[in-house]
Amino acid sequence: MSVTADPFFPEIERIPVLANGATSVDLGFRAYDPDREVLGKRMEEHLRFAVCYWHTFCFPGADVFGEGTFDRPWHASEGDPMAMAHQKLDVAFEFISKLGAPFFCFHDRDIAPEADTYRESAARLDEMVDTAAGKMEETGIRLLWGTANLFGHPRYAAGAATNPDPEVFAYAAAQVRHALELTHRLAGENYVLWGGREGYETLLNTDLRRESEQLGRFLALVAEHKHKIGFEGQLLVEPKPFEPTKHQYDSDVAAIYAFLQKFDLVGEYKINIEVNHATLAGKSFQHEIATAAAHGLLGSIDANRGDPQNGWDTDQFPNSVEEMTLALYEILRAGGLGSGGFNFDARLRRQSVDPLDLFHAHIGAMDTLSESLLKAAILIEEDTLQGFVDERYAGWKTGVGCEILEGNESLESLHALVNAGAIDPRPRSGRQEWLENRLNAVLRR
Ligand code: XLS
Ligand code: NI
Ligand code: NI
Repeated sequence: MSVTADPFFPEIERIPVLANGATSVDLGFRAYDPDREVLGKRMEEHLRFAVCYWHTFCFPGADVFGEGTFDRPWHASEGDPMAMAHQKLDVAFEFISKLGAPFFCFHDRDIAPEADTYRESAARLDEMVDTAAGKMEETGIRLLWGTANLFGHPRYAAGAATNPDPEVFAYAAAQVRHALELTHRLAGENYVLWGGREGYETLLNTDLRRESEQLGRFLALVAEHKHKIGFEGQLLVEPKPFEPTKHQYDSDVAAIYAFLQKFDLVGEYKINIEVNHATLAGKSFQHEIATAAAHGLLGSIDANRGDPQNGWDTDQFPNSVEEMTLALYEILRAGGLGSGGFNFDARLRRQSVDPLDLFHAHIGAMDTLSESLLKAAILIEEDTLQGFVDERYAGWKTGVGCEILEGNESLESLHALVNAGAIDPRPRSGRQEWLENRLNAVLRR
């Protein structure tokens, strides 16, 4: 079956960077300017934006109460699945090029529909990856990360690596081997593992200890294969506390860190932090980034937002400059994302049925992050916060602080100092409100 090569967004040209104060053009970047220098690096290099294939091209606008609302010809129920997959790929590259995002991310099943047998599914995937490789070459669009969908098919209902049935583990391993090799072939810069079903619905039927051993084994096999094939990209685990499962083992950054330590995988994996997953875990996005940075685990970002009124993963496009400034501040202080980037793991609202809404969503998100980058750079350049923090901890650099850290003090020696009156600490202000005012003064500029 042939597919139309007509553009899906005929009225859209490449999205322009608008001149300061421009009002007449609706679709254009007001803050994002890829070539603008920020702290010695181009904006594009700081932010490394990626369009995510699944939400942007596969999501039909359905929810648990209602069917798809978006009119996307490649979702037609009567269509030939491979012809539609090709059409979807055409539209994806048209969209990403017109948007001007340098990267994309995908799951194996996003770009090639699953067939009746594993071999047939793999052949379909190879065919789609061949076509994608050509389009990447043509457009210069790169792969931020690849991944395998180990959660959608019914075989994974009780988990992939953590399934009670070892044959499901084997099936997932086969799928990851293929997806990792394809990511390598497409020069992907990272490979992500999100354990969507690696958790439980009820402890009544779950051997939690065994499942965690299985997951540790799985992650070790992936790392082993990465080295075997010479993939130099970064492996990333993506935390999420629940949804679709009641509890997911990779619940937050701290849980993953403990897990990596237990299974001797520190150094093999970093973390892909998603905003809405952090908030579902009861943490702020800033907290998760700061925690990852503190342990050398900051890998990449899934940029989106939740709705504070709802307790689920709403995956909306980011639009809070305040929330993102705090995140970018942590990222800049940590030295940037390295091979990571900002992947828009976000979807349109079900009522946003106009294809142009896809542009509005991405442009708004890219502008929000760009503005946040500029604000975060000011916080660093003007030393809005750090000087105070350094001074607050200065005691640890000399005298008794230094001796404690170097192991030269004991409970006995410290007791002696306090008992003799040589140590008699006085409370000092943490100056939180003053710092909040300083931050707000920058946000208001
Ligand atoms: C779902 C996850 C998923 C991962 C990739 O909640 O965010 O989209 O990013 O498997
Ligand atoms: Ni995600
Ligand atoms: Ni999510």
